[in-house]
Amino acid sequence: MPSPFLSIIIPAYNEANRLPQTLKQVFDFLKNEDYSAEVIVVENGSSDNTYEFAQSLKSKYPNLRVLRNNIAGKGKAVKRGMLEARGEYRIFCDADFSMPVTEIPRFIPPQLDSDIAIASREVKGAIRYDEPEFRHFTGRVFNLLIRILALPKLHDTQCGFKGFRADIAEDLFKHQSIEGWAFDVEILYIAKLRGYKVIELPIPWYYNAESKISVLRDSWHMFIDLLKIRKNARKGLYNRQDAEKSKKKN
Ligand SMILES: Nc1nc2c(ncn2[C@@H]2O[C@H](COP(=O)(O)OP(=O)(O)O)[C@@H](O)[C@H]2O)c(=O)[nH]1
Ligand SMILES: [Mg+2]
Repeated sequence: MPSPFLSIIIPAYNEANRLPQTLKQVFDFLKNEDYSAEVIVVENGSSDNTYEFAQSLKSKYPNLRVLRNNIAGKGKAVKRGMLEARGEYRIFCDADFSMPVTEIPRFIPPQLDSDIAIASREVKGAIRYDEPEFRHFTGRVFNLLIRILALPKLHDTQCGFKGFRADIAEDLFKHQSIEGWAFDVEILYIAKLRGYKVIELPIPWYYNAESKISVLRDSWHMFIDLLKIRKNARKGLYNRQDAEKSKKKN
């Protein structure tokens, strides 16, 4: 099968409820686009029947692929999807599609004007609908930490929609080690080390009350992971593997 132009990667954890509507929206949208696309659902660690259910939709949607891992973690799922994708451009998207599908063309050529495009709820032009103040506040505190420790220039690293050209996706995700929620920071940190251009695209964003994040438990893990990213960088773990290999040979 020739490579599709676009791969849409959807990490899915206990998403049997939200997935049918999401996949319908995505495939209805793609039907009217003039490029080829594949959609990859990556399930891991669910206690519901997300995987079986997604599998059963393959007959309805021939361009749907479904992957499964045993151990949970959004980072782990996105990494697998990104590295197994075949598209020339690869976008990962949350299963609740809190951003309208009609925003997708902004993440790919001809509209894309960057190496990497990330959806942002914080730059001028973005609109947040229905988000409780507390959730927004915790997100802002975490962003402050991210800016101090890793990415001073980015205002929203945690929105669940990010697009990459294939070669850049492979370079970045191959070096990813964080398996939980902070993986976005790691990917963008490696991108910064490489000098890739990242653009924050303002989006309309609809808060969805059903969330897999537990603010108390996950904030702590994310903080530990932020420190891990800095440690990994110091140890040279993000250096290009090919460059490292050739250094060793000489
Ligand atoms: N495969 C997989 N996906 C996950 C895991 N944890 C979260 N996700 C997915 O990550 C996305 C974001 O989750 P969501 O609950 O919408 O987070 P929120 O919008 O930040 O509250 C959804 O598509 C989830 O199904 C996980 O352990 N494995
Ligand atoms: Mg969500």
